Amino acid sequence: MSSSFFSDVDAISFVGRDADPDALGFRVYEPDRMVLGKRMEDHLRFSACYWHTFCWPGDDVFGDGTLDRPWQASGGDPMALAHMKLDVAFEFFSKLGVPFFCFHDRDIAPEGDNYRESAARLDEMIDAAAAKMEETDVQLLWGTANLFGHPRYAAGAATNPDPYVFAYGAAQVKHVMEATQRLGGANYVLWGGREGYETLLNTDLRRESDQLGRFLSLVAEHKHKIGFEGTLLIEPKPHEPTKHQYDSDVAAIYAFLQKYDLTDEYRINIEVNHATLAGKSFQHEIATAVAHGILGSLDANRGDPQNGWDTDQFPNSVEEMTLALYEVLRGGGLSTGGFNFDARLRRQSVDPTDLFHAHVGAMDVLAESLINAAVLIEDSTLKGFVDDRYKGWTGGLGAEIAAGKQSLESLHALVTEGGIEPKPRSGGQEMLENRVNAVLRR
Ligand code: XLS
Ligand code: NI
Ligand code: NI
Repeated sequence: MSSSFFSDVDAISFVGRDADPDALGFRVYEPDRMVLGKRMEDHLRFSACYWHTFCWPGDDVFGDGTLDRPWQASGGDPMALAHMKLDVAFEFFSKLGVPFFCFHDRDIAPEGDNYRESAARLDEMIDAAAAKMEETDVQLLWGTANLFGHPRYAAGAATNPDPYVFAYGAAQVKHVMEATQRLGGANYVLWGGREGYETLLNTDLRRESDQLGRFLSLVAEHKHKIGFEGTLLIEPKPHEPTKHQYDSDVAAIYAFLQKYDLTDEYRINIEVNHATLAGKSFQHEIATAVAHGILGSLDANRGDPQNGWDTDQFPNSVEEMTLALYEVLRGGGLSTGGFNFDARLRRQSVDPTDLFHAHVGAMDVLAESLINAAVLIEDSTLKGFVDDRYKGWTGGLGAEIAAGKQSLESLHALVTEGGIEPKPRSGGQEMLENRVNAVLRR
């Protein structure tokens, strides 16, 4: 069966910057355009997500769903509805022209009455997804298990006080990682949605940390056992749904991976709105992951500066994304990762075409940001400034300190006997910001 839910929309094509403002098409994104010697599509590796796009009916805590989602009608046969949803999803992915998609097990197949039924339903839907992928050439960026939606996970999965809940989560991850492998997924993601606490009054924080360490070790062991070639990714978020989540930001995860000897097994999936919830910028989180050699993939979206929660809006700031892509390019680019739109429409965006406007606009923002970041890399003003700023560390005294060839005593002698009084130097911030703006307004 082939869907025509989006019958008003043809495959999206490149229309260029001067196209009619109403035309639905890419102004900037051209998959084959070369940027720094690589195709735009291969730099950005766009992915659409199953959950916000096909599983969210537009409800919020104050009101009902607003969106027309016939596959979510109540009372129907859940598997027939799941197949309808799959058809519509692949119609969307292929018309949009994204090379990848991402899913949670429960997005693609409804939970059954027990573990066996849920697993059988997932297997049926994975077979159907494999056929759709073959037909449309859309690939899987990552799969993941939903270990946060069902009430059994209210107190976490790996960090649950009940080891049988840990076991249930482990069983689910085993199955979904194998499904991801079957579909040729490039990565497998673990987002610790409820791996945290609501109150320390009922929480053994140290024990829960060890439980999570054990869980992630089991996942890595299984990956090697089955020969899954994708990358394992952890997605940080500081809170929401829980008050505190253990995987709060990139630096916290890096420390955690070191403690449990897992730095070679995991990389990070950084989401814009999670970084800002943690009080960090997306650029900072990417730079931190690059510095530790653990940049994996990116969930593209944005928050709202006036809201303190995960609004998951589509990215629309060329400035924010230019700075992010500058860090990605400096770090050598995304290897198995990509830009997944972990983003949701606003509740009033009720037309089927709104889904296209949202993704097309976001893809153009990232394409434009990629071009800008490449200009910043090529013109090397920023790099030149930074290299010059740290040149004292590439030889002489700096190199000796870095190599452990100096002590407090020897440095004390150097300063007192040499009469050393260093002079402050300009950090050049405004000048560098002007340089970035000149590129943005070219
Ligand atoms: C929720 C997360 C989630 C992960 C996958 O805030 O972003 O969507 O990306 O479980
Ligand atoms: Ni995400
Ligand atoms: Ni999120």
